Amino acid sequence: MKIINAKFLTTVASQNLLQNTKCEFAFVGKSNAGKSSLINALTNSKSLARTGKTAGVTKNINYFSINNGVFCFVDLPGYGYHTAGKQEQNKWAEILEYYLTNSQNLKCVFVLVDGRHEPSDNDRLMLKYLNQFAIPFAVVATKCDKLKKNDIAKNRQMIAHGLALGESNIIMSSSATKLGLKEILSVMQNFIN
Ligand SMILES: Nc1nc2c(ncn2[C@@H]2O[C@H](COP(=O)(O)OP(=O)(O)O)[C@@H](O)[C@H]2O)c(=O)[nH]1
Ligand SMILES: [Mg+2]
Repeated sequence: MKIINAKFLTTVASQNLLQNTKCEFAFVGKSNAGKSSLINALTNSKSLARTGKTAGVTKNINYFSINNGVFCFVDLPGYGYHTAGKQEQNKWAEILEYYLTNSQNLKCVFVLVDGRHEPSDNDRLMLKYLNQFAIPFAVVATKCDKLKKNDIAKNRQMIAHGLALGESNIIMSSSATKLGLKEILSVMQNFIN
């Protein structure tokens, strides 16, 4: 599958989810995991999704229309930093749960984790939600350009183990070198009629 065009659609608060999309792929993960960069890399654009170091906690849901609306990318709020307060965390969980249970056309969630580090409790909580709601997912380990060759296999094992998944569920990726992007697109292809 090829992405031939991509367009920012809209930003909504959780209560106003788009209803008329054909097929949605959502991206979640800790702030700074590389969601915006991955969306940009997949769509071959520099600034479709904003990237930055000062992401903080986003409360909104961003929709991008891909290939003239054949499918959409949905950028979900990041988990926030551990310094975020309880109230902030609850708000995040609320928005996420609302999206996961109310988006009619969600096909698969890509859970981004930093390929250099052990997965966090929030990553495990995310997978728990997805299992609970029986939503298909794939784990994308980002920033693998920062890893030595030998560490790519090692960290894949570490992340799979930390999430209690098989290694085949982990896509090692880099938005910088485009590692793993074909794999991500081929997962998406399986959900598009
Ligand atoms: N080296 C490297 N840095 C990355 C990669 N993806 C994201 N980053 C950097 O990580 C930071 C956070 O990325 P961003 O896409 O904004 O994360 P988001 O908060 O999950 O949307 C930025 O400084 C990016 O340039 C990658 O594949 N390789
Ligand atoms: Mg972002």
